[in-house]
Amino acid sequence: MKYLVMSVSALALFAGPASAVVLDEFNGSQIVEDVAVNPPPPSASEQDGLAVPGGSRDLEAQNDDGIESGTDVVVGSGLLAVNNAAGNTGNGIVTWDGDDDDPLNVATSGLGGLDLLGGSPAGNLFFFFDVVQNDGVFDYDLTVWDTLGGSATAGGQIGTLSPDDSTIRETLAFSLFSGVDFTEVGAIQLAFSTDDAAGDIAIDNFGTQVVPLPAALPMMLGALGGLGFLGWRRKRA
Ligand SMILES: [Ca+2]
Ligand SMILES: [Ca+2]
Ligand SMILES: [Ca+2]
Ligand SMILES: [Ca+2]
Repeated sequence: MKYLVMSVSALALFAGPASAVVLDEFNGSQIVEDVAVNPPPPSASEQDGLAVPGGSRDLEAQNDDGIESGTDVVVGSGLLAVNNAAGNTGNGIVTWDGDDDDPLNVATSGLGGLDLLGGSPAGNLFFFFDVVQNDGVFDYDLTVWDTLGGSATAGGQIGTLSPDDSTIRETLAFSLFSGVDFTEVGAIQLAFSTDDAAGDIAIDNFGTQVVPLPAALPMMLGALGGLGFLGWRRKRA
């Protein structure tokens, strides 16, 4: 009976309406580059008409070294990538701040007061994104602004993934962003930087979820199901 109760609550978490919400699947095609070659893409751009918070995504590339090709930030093939050419380090910045026609500056109320809680307690929620490729050490910072003047930044570090590694899900608890009203979100920014020359990273599916590692849940449910089955067999025998 104890197992049954645990299984039901785990299922409720997994199937709940707020269990995971993808804010940006990184669809569309958008490229920015700092230290441009012929013909130069801009170092920052905004793409409108997207199924993301505020309908628009700002991208910016910041290169540290000034060597040809420098730093690219690319949305394509359903992923966001930050790519540094040989000998280069740099930053890639993605901002969701509505259609402000200004990819270099943050419209801190541009999302108009988005409710990221969806009825869940803030203490249960996490931001997440999936790292699908990384050949350098990248630091990342996530900044959230609310429309009431609050803002906070939290972040982490992502180590190198070997080609054989599976995707890594990075998570950041909402509780790290003290002072931010998550029912009145005005802008969100995710910034990646590396000190490793030629470091490249690719991520997918920036969003929110109610538990830090939902990928563990199906395994747990499977294990619980197995235990329940064993118990049932024993009683019948
Ligand atoms: Ca995608
Ligand atoms: Ca914008
Ligand atoms: Ca625009
Ligand atoms: Ca902007």
